[in-house]
Amino acid sequence: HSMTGAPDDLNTSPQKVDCPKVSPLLQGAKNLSFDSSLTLNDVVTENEKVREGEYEPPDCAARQSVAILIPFRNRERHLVYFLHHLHPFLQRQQLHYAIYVINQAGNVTFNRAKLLNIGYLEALKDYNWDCFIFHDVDLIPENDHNLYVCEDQPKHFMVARNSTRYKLMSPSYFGGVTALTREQFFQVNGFSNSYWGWGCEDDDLRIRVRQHKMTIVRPPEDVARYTMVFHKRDKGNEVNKDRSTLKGQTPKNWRNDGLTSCSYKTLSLDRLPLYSSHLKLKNLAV
Ligand code: UDH
Repeated sequence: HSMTGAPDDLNTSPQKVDCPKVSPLLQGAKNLSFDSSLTLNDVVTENEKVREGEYEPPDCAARQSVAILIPFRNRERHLVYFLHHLHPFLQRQQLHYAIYVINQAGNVTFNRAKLLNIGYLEALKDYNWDCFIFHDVDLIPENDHNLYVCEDQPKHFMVARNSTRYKLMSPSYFGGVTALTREQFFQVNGFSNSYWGWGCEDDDLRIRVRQHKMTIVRPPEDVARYTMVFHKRDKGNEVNKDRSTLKGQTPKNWRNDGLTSCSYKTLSLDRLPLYSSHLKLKNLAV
């Protein structure tokens, strides 16, 4: 499976058997703790088996290969907590996975959806991932029975979170943490690139999904529980006042606004121990 590597030598490494349907390593519900003295170096030390953000189970063949994509700017503390919790969580699920942090360069208004499109396009240069998980950096899953794999329909993971008293706020909500297969995301032409600032880029993806006659599936409420690390609204991610207008145009625009029109420039690509980081310049016209 290695992204970088040479093929296994068939004479010396026998084929691994499939990992079991239910991983024996799962631990169930956890009370999460967030230690403000934890450093990124501490988390590197905790995760010596992770190489450049990538891991695969040593003893069995993972059932899916999953790319975790994080839209990012100026949330270093959240990222430390995320990596500290997510690496062991994903390893207990016996997944082959890699974490990608897609970092928006400069001070122009944040564009979460476009960063996620870029993450998809960039991650596919490494490996032909089966499944893409679009993940806010401040949301930490509490229960490892919430399996980070794709289904035959697009999936919404963040059903219940502490900040909304562990209730789904709206049946149409499709934000926070979602997953589409490589093929599903390709079919809907990814996210729109046009949502600058906060709001409705996740609704836009839901409209695309519905337009393609796909339905959204969710894990049970008692499993799909998240702790949101508290934060205030970020500078540079103000509410987008055009968001409702844009959403109204999705049924006619999706074909021309998405993966097929995602222009960007990679300023750097760092292979760090716990993630690959792509730093992007994003103020290019769509
Ligand atoms: N993000 C960044 N940097 C930013 C903005 C957003 O990394 O400057 C990423 C990050 O992964 C974040 C995600 O984009 O988790 C979504 O952005 P968000 O957390 O701002 O969105 P959310 O809807 O919060 O969670 C909106 C503001 C909440 C204000 C609450 C005041 N009561």
